Amino acid sequence: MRLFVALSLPEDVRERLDMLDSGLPGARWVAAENLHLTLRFLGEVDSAQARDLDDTLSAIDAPGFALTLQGLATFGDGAKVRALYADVAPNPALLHLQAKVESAVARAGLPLERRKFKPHVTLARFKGDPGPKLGHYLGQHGLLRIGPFPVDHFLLYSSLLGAEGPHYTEEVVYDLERVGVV
Ligand code: 2AM
Repeated sequence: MRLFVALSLPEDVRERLDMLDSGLPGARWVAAENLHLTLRFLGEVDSAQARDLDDTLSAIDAPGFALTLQGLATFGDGAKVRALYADVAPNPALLHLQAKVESAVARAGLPLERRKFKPHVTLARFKGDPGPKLGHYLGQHGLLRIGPFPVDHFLLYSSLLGAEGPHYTEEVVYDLERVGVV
């Protein structure tokens, strides 16, 4: 199965992000129910590895925290823009959790990620060059700020790729320690 570890987003946060989905030619918008913050993409994992991963993820002991989405940005630019994302306000607790997820992945014997973690919520991917509208769009929505909202769990998702786009299933929910954050 194709797996990834991510934070889900509260429904009201997803609804607010979903309202941003117009005015960009060439954009393929992520469906509201699919909006999430990836902590670690794993790709194809066999069932024995998935069980090992579930064991090591279950052993993670990390505090809950508050998350704020702040600003919009793109991966790639100009004609090479690949994705539009909501950025995340600096968040040491999120980085701490992601580092724990990374070592859980290593303990499960899965390959390490070489790329540095860049927290983001992908809003759209591009199948064509949005041209000058992208600058206008970022000017219009760039001051986006949503939150802080509480994060008290993370999840293991499976992903099925279909013609209509991916379908994500919540496989396991892992609770974080309760602390009075928001
Ligand atoms: P993205 O939002 O930046 O595209 C499920 O596919 C999640 O895993 C997506 O949020 C995606 O991040 C992330 N991901 C990271 N590396 C990936 C890869 N090589 N292929 C597909 N998804 C990847």
